[in-house]
Amino acid sequence: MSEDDKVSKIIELNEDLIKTNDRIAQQNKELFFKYKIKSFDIVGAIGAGKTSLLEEIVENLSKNYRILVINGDITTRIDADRIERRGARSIQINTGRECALNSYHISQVLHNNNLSEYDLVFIENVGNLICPSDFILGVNKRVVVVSITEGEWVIKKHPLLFKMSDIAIINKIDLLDVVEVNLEQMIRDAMDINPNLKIFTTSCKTGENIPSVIKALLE
Ligand SMILES: Nc1nc2c(ncn2[C@@H]2O[C@H](COP(=O)(O)OP(=O)(O)OP(=O)(O)O)[C@@H](O)[C@H]2O)c(=O)[nH]1
Ligand SMILES: [Mg+2]
Repeated sequence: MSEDDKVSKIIELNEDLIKTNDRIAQQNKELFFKYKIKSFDIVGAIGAGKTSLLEEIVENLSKNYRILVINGDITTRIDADRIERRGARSIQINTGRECALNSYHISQVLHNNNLSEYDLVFIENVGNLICPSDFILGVNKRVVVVSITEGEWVIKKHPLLFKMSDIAIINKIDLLDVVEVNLEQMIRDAMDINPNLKIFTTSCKTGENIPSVIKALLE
């Protein structure tokens, strides 16, 4: 096989993988619909505050909603334990060498749990601003989380996830005085990439704007 043939074989395999992922995502979507579950895929950079945000959400909503959180990570169940301490059931998926959750991971959870026990399912994807963009999971809303400590250009440099999300969160605004970023510019960058995005600037430390995020999730 020539080098060109090998490259086109790899491209073909990737396309098959994405098609299969899309097909299983559609099945996940149908299951969420059948059980009247609102579902969310939380994507974003390593350490941007995905689990911290989920801790706040669970704390706020667990009195009125039955919540399942699926935490994706390369290894450990640190995030799942953090969520369970706030009062929601959490399932950790360790992806090993894979840098994103895929729809098959989620379908395994959906088929092995009693979905009539839940109103809301939150999926924390593996911390990564690139890999999750190819792998939709079949959820209602995708939420992308970045923080100001990743630098002013983080949004501009990773347009794809912002294009494919419904809500964008720029977190850690309590650190604005020490991390001198142009927040207005970050918001403009996100709007330029996807004018339909709902954009929130938040702090999981002070709780600033978290209630508005929760309202937007449930709309
Ligand atoms: N100052 C400040 N720190 C925050 C905020 N949100 C999260 N952190 C801190 O940032 C660190 C990472 O937060 P996590 O919530 O674990 O981030 P994550 O996106 O879940 O990280 P991974 O799952 O490892 O990708 C922790 O030390 C948090 O306490 C915030 O709004 N302000
Ligand atoms: Mg986390």
